[in-house]
Amino acid sequence: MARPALFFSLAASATALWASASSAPVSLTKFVDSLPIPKRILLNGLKGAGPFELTVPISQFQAQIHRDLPATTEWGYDGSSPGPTIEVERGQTVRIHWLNKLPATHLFPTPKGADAIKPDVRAVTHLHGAKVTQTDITDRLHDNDGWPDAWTVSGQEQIAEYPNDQSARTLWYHDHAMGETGRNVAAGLAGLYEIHDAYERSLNLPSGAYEIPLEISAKAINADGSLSYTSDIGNEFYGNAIAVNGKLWPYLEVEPRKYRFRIVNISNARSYGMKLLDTTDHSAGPAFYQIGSDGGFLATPAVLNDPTDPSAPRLILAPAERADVVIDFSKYAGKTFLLQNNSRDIGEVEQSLPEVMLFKVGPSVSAPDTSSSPSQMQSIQRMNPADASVTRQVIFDQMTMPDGTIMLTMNGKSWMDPIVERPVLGATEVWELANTLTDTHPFHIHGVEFQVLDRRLFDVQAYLATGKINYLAPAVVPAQNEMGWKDVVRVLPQMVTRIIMKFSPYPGYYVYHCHILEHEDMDMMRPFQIVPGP
Ligand SMILES: [Cu+2]
Repeated sequence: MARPALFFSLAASATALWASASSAPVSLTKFVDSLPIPKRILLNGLKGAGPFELTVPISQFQAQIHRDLPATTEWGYDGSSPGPTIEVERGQTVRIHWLNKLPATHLFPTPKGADAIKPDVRAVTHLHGAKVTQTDITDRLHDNDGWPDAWTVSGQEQIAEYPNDQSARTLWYHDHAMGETGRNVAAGLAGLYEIHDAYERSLNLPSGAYEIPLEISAKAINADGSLSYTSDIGNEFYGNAIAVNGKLWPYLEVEPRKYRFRIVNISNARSYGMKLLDTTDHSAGPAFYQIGSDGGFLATPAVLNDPTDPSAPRLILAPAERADVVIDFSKYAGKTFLLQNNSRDIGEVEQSLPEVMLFKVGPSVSAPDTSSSPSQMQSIQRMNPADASVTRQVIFDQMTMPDGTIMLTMNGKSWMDPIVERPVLGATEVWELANTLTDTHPFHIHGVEFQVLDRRLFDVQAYLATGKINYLAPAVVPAQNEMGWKDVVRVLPQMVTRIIMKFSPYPGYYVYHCHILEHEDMDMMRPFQIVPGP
């Protein structure tokens, strides 16, 4: 039985499901602040396997997010939003004390429909993409994955141990408290986490000052500089402004050479379709060589935004997706490029915010560029559906309740319903993610990584009438930059998206959910358990 507290009223807003929760447009001069680089915590500089202890306070503070705004009150980790980039070496065990020092009152009003029984301010941190054990979901002192109901209140800490036994990749940490994730992340609770290894170093990629994170978030800014958030549970939060690394519409001065960018969509609901445009003549800027995605390096770079190919794909990132990208500015000294977002082209329904940030290419390099842009990386063994012992379906659907309210569901179940999926440790399974709705839902699963097999159009009306999936077209293989290891996949409307994954190496309790945070908060999230083998 679903909880009435998490319903939202269609009567209050006839298009509530798809409505933008934007504030009024803000009139701010763009590209006046330089891109900040979040503080780095270099645990990989420590010798040995650990465990290394780190305390990260979660608190409220003020920050200058635009030159012409008064200081903005926000939430963050270790005094900043985004929080510090935590860097570790593969195999180095890290134990983080996520110390809740948040105030008693939330930064944003309690949304209509929120669960009034729980404390209004509660937090729990999840390291997105990390493989951790999670065998006791009631013990916040051993809450490695950040169980959504195992939140802390001010003065308490969550202790999470990360074995980091994963190849080099970009992870990110963010709040995951059930019913609160959207509001807490919109307040600023997100940050990057990088695993490094010897293979990554052997690639001789641009590094140091030439390896830059771009954490893209949508914010709703009021004229006085304060932040706001959607007032109804269920309204996707699109905001009215774009921040990169916490600054609104920043610029970055680059040298005419190669750079490595770790681009992460930390937005609640907004997807981006990005390319570079010359600000003078609107010609296409340098190509993106995407060398990695959610789960580390691709086998070969995907060339996006190739200026010589008008049909070249742009970089699409749904919430929580990551792209590791090399951009070579060496032929573009003196030029300025806009990182342009054309999300409408990728089926987004919200009001588009077409500008993200600027890259200003300087006249010369400060030292010769000796870094590499690899044409090939380690091969990735494609998983075979014939090796799957179980095939499951996850139906993305909505339910109209007797009182007329609508709830988004997976398999018609809510967060509180008992666990259904109990894959056996070590088993390989195919999951068919069938979207009966009219918008894209980015699916994320904890504890494992997967490969995307294909997407295939199906007859939604026939499915709703009979419960059977009839395909209407041949399966479509994923794009090249979706051929690596993933932990988020765009589940497109009217399509079945098939993924394959091996449930290892740890048993425990985990969750899968839509990564539109307002959907996750209103029950597009389910628990599952990886059970030890017989
Ligand atoms: Cu969704």
